[in-house]
Amino acid sequence: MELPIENPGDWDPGRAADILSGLELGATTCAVMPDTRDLLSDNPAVVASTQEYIKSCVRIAKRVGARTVGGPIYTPVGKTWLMNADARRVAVARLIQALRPLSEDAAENGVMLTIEPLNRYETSFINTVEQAVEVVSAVDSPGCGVQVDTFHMNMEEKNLREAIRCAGKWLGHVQVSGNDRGSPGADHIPWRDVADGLRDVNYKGPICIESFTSANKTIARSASIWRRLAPTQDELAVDGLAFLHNLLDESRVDEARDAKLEPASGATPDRLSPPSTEMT
Ligand SMILES: [Mn+2]
Repeated sequence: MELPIENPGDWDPGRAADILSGLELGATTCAVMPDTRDLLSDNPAVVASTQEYIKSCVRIAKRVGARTVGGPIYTPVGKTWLMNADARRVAVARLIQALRPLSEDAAENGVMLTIEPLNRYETSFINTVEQAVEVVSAVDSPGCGVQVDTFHMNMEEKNLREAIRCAGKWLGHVQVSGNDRGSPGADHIPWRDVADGLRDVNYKGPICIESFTSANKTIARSASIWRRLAPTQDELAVDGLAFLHNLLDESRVDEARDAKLEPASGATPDRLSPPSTEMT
């Protein structure tokens, strides 16, 4: 279950941890970036208060048992501007500098900040996995990784499998939704490519469906949610989860089949268990 931290104090992480554990659910968290939070700001006070916010998110994540704080934690969602190559270099350097102490702090708390590329309409700064990797590989800390989101990748990447491979060892968190932000599977994302990419990089972390409801006006406006995406939010979750289980089980079967062809790679009997779905 992904828990957004709009403002620290909005919800009680201890109580959330209890509820989740009663439901046998794990947690991930995401930061929320309104106009007031910006690690690229010229104003050192804004950078400092954004850093304090992210540190608070790390503590909340730790308390609720989450290993990641994800999102576009570099600049406000919806902020776009023109930048030449020099200005971009300055901004990238500034972000790396701001992220270094934050990543150290996150790592000390067993948490990873995951930098999420957004589509071009929501930011002009980090649109592709490659751009995120440029920053994350320079920070080079176990407390800093890359987050991918199929909704944004569908708009910005030439090939989803290659994009996930580009994140490679830096991949720390995965969000999925249909190309319309609806249920994964009821849409035209090339899901086999996504599953193949995750398998290629041996990703074992959480995969969260990220959709939105128009009920929360702030989020509806920032994510451009103007209409209902499924009959109910519960149906979206149930259908999406069933689809993902099938998709990833099939991918595991493919992995086992590939491993069988290469005896050296050490497939376990578990991985060779019969498929629950028909292989294609
Ligand atoms: Mn996302």
